[in-house]
Amino acid sequence: MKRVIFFLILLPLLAVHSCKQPAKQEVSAENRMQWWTDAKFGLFIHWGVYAVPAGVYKEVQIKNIGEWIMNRGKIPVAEYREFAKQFNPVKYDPEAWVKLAKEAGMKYLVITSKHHDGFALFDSKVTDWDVVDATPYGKDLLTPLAEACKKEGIKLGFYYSQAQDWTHPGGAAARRPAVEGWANPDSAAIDAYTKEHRGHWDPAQEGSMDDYLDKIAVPQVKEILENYGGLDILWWDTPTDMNKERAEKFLPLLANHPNLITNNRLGGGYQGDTETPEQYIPSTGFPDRHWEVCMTMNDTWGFKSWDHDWKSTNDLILKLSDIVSKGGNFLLNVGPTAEGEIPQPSIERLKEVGQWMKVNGEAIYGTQASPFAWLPWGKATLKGQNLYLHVVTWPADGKLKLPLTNKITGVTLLADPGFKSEVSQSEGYAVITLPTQSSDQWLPVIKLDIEGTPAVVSPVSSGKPGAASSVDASASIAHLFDGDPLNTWKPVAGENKAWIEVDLGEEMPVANFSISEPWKPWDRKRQDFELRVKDKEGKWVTVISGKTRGSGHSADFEPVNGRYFRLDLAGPNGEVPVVNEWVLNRAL
Ligand code: JFZ
Repeated sequence: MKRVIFFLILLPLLAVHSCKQPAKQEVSAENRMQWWTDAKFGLFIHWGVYAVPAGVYKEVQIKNIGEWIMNRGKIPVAEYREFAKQFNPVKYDPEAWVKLAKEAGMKYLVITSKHHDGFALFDSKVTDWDVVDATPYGKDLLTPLAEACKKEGIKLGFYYSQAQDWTHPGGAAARRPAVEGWANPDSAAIDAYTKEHRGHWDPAQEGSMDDYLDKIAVPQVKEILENYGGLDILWWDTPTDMNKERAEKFLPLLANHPNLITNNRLGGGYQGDTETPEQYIPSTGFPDRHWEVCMTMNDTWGFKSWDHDWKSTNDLILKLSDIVSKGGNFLLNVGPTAEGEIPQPSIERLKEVGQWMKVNGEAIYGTQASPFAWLPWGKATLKGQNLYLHVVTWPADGKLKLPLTNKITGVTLLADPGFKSEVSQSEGYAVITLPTQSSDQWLPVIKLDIEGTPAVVSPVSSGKPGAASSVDASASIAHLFDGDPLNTWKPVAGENKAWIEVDLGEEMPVANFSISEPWKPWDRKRQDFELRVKDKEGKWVTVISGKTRGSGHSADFEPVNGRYFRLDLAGPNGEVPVVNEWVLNRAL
């Protein structure tokens, strides 16, 4: 009976959410994402009680990401709750945080309203495990942040750990071997317990997950969706033990927020609006999806007092450029202290990235992905008649080669408007004459005005004839070279090891190869590959070998002259290998 009522009431709502009936203030699916795809750059904020132990428990430095210290330290619930009594962020200045994000060139921020430890940074009516009831600070931390975002025109997102909750009975807990956190003397006993108790390490965590979802998670998601002036983004995380029924408990809440952007981490097969590759940049992006790389500035999301492994500003700028050149967004993290301060190394880097964005932001905001499959010296972004060249490796000979045939009517160095350059065009590529030295402290960007839409010289493998050890009936060799990253080649079933070959038609200097793969980061699918070229004696000579991430792979190598190239593959986990697109790029 309950199920019939469920379908009678919720089916129409689901339809609204899934097939986007235009509600009065709802904007079209694509426009709904427009601000997000134009924004490109956001601030991730991991903040909570875990900033009190800050990576140390029982005077031991607990390994792994700081916000997992309760799980990695196997800290009993009652003991962890005591840390909240020391969480008193008197130096918290939400205006300053929002202004810092803005100064960095960021257009939105996403803060952890509740992370896996179950502690809510907001005033929740369904628990006393929140900042108002469990800490000396006693005030909601998200209201002033939401107000500051509205005042500064920064879009607001809340991260919410819908499945994992290590404090409220029944909340899920991803099982992690005790020793991975520290040399816990009780590791064996704890591991035995977590094995039998769905990852829980404390009897206080036992309970029904559905009760936890119904009594804590769903009501709290309602609170964060309705009590903060309307969210722009809801960022789910780790769908541990989630399934379709459990995911559907949250959908009715979303139906009232048609413009809300959600990610792919709710679980139960719900993909949301965005893919979320974590701590790495996908080699070939996600051709069919909006995607956002989330990354730490050091090696932890939540504050750890002893993690000083900070990425350099230049590295962060190169990552932003790489991600945006592939059509993605960059969500860069800070982990504030329990006093409410963003660590100084993070502030310095955000300010410096902001200096680069002040000069080069037009090469980032509102751009499309690079029209080039590969460039040996860097990346590119496109906006209308402007092509932006992100010159990672400044040409020592001052000659920047570009596989483009359009007429170039203007060349500007964004960092030096007085910069003058010659452009010449010869068989299939343009040469832009540059000073032999770049005067830019960070990544220099050259702006080209071009006539017409970019006419790019295709990769040397494009449309070339291929061969394979075998081809499954549902696939085709031609799919490898047709420029469509969504159709597939795979061998016949059971053939875990296979090879594909391409005939370039003539000897060519090749300096990069890439393959598109069909899987997502969660799928944990990795393929072994070996690229070989046929030498003058007809022998196959190895060029490069390695393991992919399963969501695309690209590799540069010293130019190799050859006509016939072969890729030997071993599929993931004993399965057949699958490749959607195989590209060989000519040395320039
Ligand atoms: C999750 C959280 O567990 C972590 O604490 C942090 O909030 C991060 C942003 O997200 O960590 C993950 C999630 C996904 C993967 C790995 C770590 N994954 O897909 O491999």
